[in-house]
Parts: sequence; C-alpha cells; structure tokens
Amino acid sequence: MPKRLGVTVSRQIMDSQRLHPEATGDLSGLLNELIVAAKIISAEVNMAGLADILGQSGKTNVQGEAVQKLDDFANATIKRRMEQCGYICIMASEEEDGIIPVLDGYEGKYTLAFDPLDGSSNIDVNVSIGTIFSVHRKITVDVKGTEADLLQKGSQQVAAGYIIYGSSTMLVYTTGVGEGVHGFTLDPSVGEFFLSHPDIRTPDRSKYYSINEAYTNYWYDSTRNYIEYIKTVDKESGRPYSLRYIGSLVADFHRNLISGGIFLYPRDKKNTDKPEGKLRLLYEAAPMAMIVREAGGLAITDDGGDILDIKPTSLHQRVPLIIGSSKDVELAKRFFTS
Ligand code: AHM
Ligand code: MG
Repeated sequence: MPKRLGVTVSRQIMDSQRLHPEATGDLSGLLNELIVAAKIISAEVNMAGLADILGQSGKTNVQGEAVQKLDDFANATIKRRMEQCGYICIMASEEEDGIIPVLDGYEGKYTLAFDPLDGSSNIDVNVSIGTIFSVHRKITVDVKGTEADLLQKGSQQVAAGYIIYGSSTMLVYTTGVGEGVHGFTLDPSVGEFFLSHPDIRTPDRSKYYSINEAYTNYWYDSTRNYIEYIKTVDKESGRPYSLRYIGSLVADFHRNLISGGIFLYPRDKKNTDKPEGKLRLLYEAAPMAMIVREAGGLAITDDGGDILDIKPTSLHQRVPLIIGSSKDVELAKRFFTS
C-alpha cells in the first residue's frame, strides 16, 4: 500500500467504516462530534494562561460566554455536543454524579463515558492535560438507555480514546481488536487533526516507571517490593529504571505508550475512603486499557486481573491500575500476585 500523506481523522474514520459493510455510520458520526468538542476544548485550553487577562479585559471565550473554569467548560462542551448528536442514548462524566440523558428524540444506540479534563490541577502550571472517552453499544431495550448500558466491561467497548492538550493537541483512539491505535495531531492553523502516528505499537519492554513515589509510606508490600526491584542496580536487565511522573494520567500514559513504560496507581493506605486507589474504571482505566491492549501492551489491576474483564458496579468506581509495556506489566504482576 502506498504511504498516504495528509490523512485527516475524518478520512481515517470513513476509511475504516468502509471496511465494515454492516456499519451504519453512527460510530463515525459519534467520533466526529467528539472531535469537534475536542477542538473547542483545545482552543480554550490554549487560552488558559490568558484567562485572567481576558477576565480583566471583559473578553469572552470562543463560545461567546464569560470565561469559566476549564473543567466545567470541557464538561459542558462535550455534553452540549453529544446530547443532540443522535448517536448516543446516555452519558456519564467524571464531573457529574448521576447519568446524563440526551435530548428527547435524539437517542442513539451508543453510550459515552468521559473524563472531560483529566489532571485539571495541572492547568494553572501549563502541564499537559487531557480528555478521555469510552464508548459502548446500548444493551437494554430502553430507548433512553439506563445505567446498565454504561456499566459494561471494558472488553465490550466499541471505541476508546483520549485527547492530550500538550505541546500540540493530539487525538489517540482505537475502535477495537484488529483496528489498531492511531494518533492524530491538530494543526491549529487549519483546525484539522492529521494522521501523525498510524498504528501505534508500544514497546514490549521499557526502562521507565511512573508512580507517585511520595506515597511510599502508604504502599502495601507488593508495590514496595516491585518498585524496589526495578530500582535495584543490575546492568544486564536494564535496571535501575528511570522515573517519569507528571501526575496527569493522559500525559503519563501517552508518554509510556509512545516510548514504553509502566504506570502504576495501585491501592494504598493513604485515604481510607479510597481503598481502591484514585483512578476511575469507566472513563480512565478501561479506555486506556483498551488502547494499550490494541497497541500491544497490557493493563491489569493489582490482584493481577485484566482491567478489561472487570464488570463495573457503579459509575464512579475506582480501580487499582497497572498499565503499559507488556513485559513490564507481566513482571509487575508476579510481584502483585505472589
Ligand atoms: P483528576 O481526575 O481529579 O484530575 O485526578 C486524576 C489524576 C490523574 O490524571 C493522575 O494520574 C492522578 O490524578 C494523580 O494523582 P496523585 O496526585 O495522587 O499522584
Ligand atoms: Mg480524572
């Protein structure tokens, strides 16, 4: 096949739809709507440093509204676009406790769970943040969808992805087994995402680890022993590993996906109200797990189970997460399950 240049994300979505004659185009439509939301959020994130200046000058944002907190803005933007797109029936967002219905008459056959702006504590310091999304097919007969439609295993996702607002804005997504993981970079001068990272494969083994090491004193022995091991000097096996931790899941995950690495947010004894760690299953761990798996990596929880096999019981359920290069995750699994 000749190498194609300048492939836009819409072109890529249409091309992969063509390979599925049974496809109705709804998933393509859904992704295209999300991409518009991502562009709007990206434009706003890029203005973040100017928020005070804009506020003082009485300026408004791209939507013609007064400047608001970025995570609220991102949540409202995705909701507004998706509730009337006609492709989904129900949504869940990290920013909202309950289910989010769509407009009457616009119910479609998919569900959407999203974290509108993950790592938002990093906004003020100009560190990369991101939007994460997970799509399932509706399984109940209820036209409007129910919570049960959202509470499906990660292995049932039909699409998953994230947008990273970093030195450039990138969209990374997959539409399932055998479809590959593709990365697109936004060219802000023309407002288009162009294919920049076709068929991403994550390295099998790495020499990088990402964990919040400040919690050492709250760790269980399995975490302590594994981290101790990868820090022990042994030239032959490439140890010690190097630490890279941004504290913004999309940024940490993206770097590891491209360069190789293992990210851990295991359970710890820090917060008794968060015995399962901090990250959420539905719209953080499961979509990242689908992406990493499709790119050749692995994602497990800290009892060794596959993240994609966990059946969620609530919208905002937390889950211990170990994710990244396959050989590194396999090695970690031995420490966490012994
Ligand atoms: P948020 O959803 O409130 O932004 O929190 C999630 C973020 C992740 O992006 C990141 O991996 C994690 O919190 C970092 O947590 P910690 O500061 O405990 O290391
Ligand atoms: Mg989050």
